[in-house]
Amino acid sequence: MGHYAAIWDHKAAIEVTKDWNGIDQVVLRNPRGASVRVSLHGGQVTSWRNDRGEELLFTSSKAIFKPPKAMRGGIPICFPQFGNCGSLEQHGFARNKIWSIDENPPPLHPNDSLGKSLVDLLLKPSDEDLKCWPRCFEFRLRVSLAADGKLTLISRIRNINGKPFHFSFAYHTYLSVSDISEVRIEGLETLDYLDNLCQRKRFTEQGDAITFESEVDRVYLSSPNVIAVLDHERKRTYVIRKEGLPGLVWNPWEKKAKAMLDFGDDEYKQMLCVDGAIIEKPITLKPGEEWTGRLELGVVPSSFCDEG
Ligand code: TA6
Repeated sequence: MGHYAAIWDHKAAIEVTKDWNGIDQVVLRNPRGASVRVSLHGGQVTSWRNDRGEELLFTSSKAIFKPPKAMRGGIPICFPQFGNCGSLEQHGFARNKIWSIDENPPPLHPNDSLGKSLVDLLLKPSDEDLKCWPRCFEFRLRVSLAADGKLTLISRIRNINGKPFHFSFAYHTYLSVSDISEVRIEGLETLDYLDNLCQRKRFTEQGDAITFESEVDRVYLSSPNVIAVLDHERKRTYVIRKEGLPGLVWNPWEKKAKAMLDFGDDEYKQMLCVDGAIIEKPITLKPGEEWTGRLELGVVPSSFCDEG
């Protein structure tokens, strides 16, 4: 446990508990009282609270907390595909599998550990996974909570042997918002996206910012490394920093909300998925190669100043 001892030295803490299904979950805390909960089911972040104890991620009141399906909310990890094609399940199997705690992860940059409360998780393919997706991979996920309350997820996917393979990926991030009609996204204006509601036709965003009046389901082809989600009513801005992850924006709106069993009829008003995701141009990994996808989520109380 030397790895975790180093974290305690930074006055941060991690605790491993069982959830209601007996599955391990890891709670990270920082010295100011912010916290993050990660389930080994799916490596899914299921809660992120600020130092006032306010929940920043959406979880449906109808969410089903039972394997094998991912629960509706938090940050499900979508891999090795985002979407629904071929024999793989929708959004891939990673979110439905039981991950393990990685006691000896290969090193990351010291800034990815220093002063942070963190846990490293590992997913390797089971025999069953290899039948439907015969690729030799190791997926390492680091989830960390910084002293300022920022949540960072770092995914490292490695081709450990055999043939090159392709994958797509998403941090399917369910943000909690006061009222979707009071929310806007800045940073995606003038960008091209594929509209899942129009047979994936390509459009260019025209407005100054994205606002919401109906269902939205868009895959972005590129996006800046920083985007902001402004919630006027709560006077809260999510600042999303990412690398190599163009992204996706989704709100199911009324009709689709009603069609989802694990989602309340009106809950579309309180959530917005703004994902760090790479969907349209899958990643290719040759044997021995590794891909890294980083997402950092922070919250600032007032309006967002573009830092580029
Ligand atoms: O583009 C986002 C999306 O693929 C939607 O079409 C919607 O179905 C959503 O993800 C949630 O998918 P899930 O498999 O978690 O129900």
